[in-house]
Amino acid sequence: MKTSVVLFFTILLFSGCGDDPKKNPPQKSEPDKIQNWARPSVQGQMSGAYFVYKNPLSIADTLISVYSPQAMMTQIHESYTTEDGLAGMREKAEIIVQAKQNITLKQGGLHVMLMNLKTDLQEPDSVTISLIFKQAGKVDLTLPVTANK
Ligand SMILES: [Cu+2]
Repeated sequence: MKTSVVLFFTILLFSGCGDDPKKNPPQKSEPDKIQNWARPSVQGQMSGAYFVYKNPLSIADTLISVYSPQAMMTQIHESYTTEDGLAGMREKAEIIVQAKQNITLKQGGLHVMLMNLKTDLQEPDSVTISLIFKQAGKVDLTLPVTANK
């Protein structure tokens, strides 16, 4: 019982956009591994959504907004680390993706932040997000909720 309580608070601690370097070492050995997933969380709290998007167009495109019916507010975020080693995150107005290129949203980098969740998110739930691009329009993604990352 005690273990599950500790685990619960650990999940809360990392339910933002934080990067746990011990748990998530740089995956240099698997550069092509695609990770489309969302972080488990609870109602009223935050979750992060991570995915790779490939621009199918022969022109550059710009991600200008995101939306999820499962959160009161959804934003594009970027994580940063100051010279003093302090980590944080901030809203990013848009992400440009060049023709035929990928953008990668991942822990510790660009991500979609689901804020004030309407319901709990646990396995085997999934998260639906809509990406709004200047050129491609609306692109819907469904991401599995998983803690195994
Ligand atoms: Cu964030």
